[in-house]
Amino acid sequence: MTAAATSPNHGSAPADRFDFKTYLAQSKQQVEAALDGSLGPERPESLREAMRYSLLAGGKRLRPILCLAACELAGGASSQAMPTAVALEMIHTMSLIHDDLPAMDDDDLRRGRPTNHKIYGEAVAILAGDALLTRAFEMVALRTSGVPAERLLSVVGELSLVAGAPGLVGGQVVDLESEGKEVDLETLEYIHLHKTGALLSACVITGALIGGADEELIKALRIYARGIGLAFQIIDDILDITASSEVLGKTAGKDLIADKTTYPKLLGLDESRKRADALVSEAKDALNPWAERAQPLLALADFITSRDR
Ligand code: GRG
Repeated sequence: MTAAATSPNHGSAPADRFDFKTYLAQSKQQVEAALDGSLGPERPESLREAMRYSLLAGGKRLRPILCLAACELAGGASSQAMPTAVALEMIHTMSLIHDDLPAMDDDDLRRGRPTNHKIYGEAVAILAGDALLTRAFEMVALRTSGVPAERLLSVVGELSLVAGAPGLVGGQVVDLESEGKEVDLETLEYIHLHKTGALLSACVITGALIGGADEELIKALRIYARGIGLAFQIIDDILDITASSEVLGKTAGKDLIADKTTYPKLLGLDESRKRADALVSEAKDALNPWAERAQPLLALADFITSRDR
């Protein structure tokens, strides 16, 4: 079977025939299978169990799906990007494990289950996160086939930037330092672009790099990613107020209890939603020149604002 034939509802389908629901379900299924097969014989068994517990706990799998969709838009096959897609979900999952620790957000519910440290203890939760982070780089460097080495090197570079101080870690530190302080819109945007936006951006950029995107497409995808990244976090802030813990699978209402600065707190619910819609619209506009092939990424952008969890 060719790579295109194995791709769910391949991205070159005409706009009026693109079935996003099926695309999402099939992509998720492929990602789940790849995640399931991604953890080798880690020893000791207790570490492997803690890694699997969080990695296979469900979740929307938005990040790997964005990566696969961007690879296809750039002309690659999703199978070439799958190890990187798995790596992105590993980095995301380790950031959730660490974010939930008592020293950080101190949460006991994630993806509808007790958080990692509630089951395995803090030390093993920290180490399971560390092992997932390092395994992510192994996935790209050692478990990818059919992708030129220089493209993989660019992917490793992109991932190292977004995971570290210039990305998630930096955003998390500014977030922690902002607790209990008045935060303006500029600082809030900085936190979100680093804590949440950077990884979402890496998803589309790494996928596109693997698919062989040219500079013009990479530039457009960076604009797209910035829009969906910020919109994603605004919707996250809104859902923290409007949705239940049951639906979210994580503790709802935490921002209000902690009196955290959020978009709804600064702008109100209506204005926040308008801002998220405008950002998604800008994101989609950036992909206009590729409209037909970009159907999955366009639909994923809409999904970000229409989601209920
Ligand atoms: C990456 C080295 C390294 C350290 C992590 C703890 C930390 C540093 C950063 C915090 C990052 C964080 C938890 C940001 C929040 C992102 C966010 C909105 C998560 C929710 O994403 P969803 O809704 O979750 O996609 P599911 O469960 O569906 O995957």
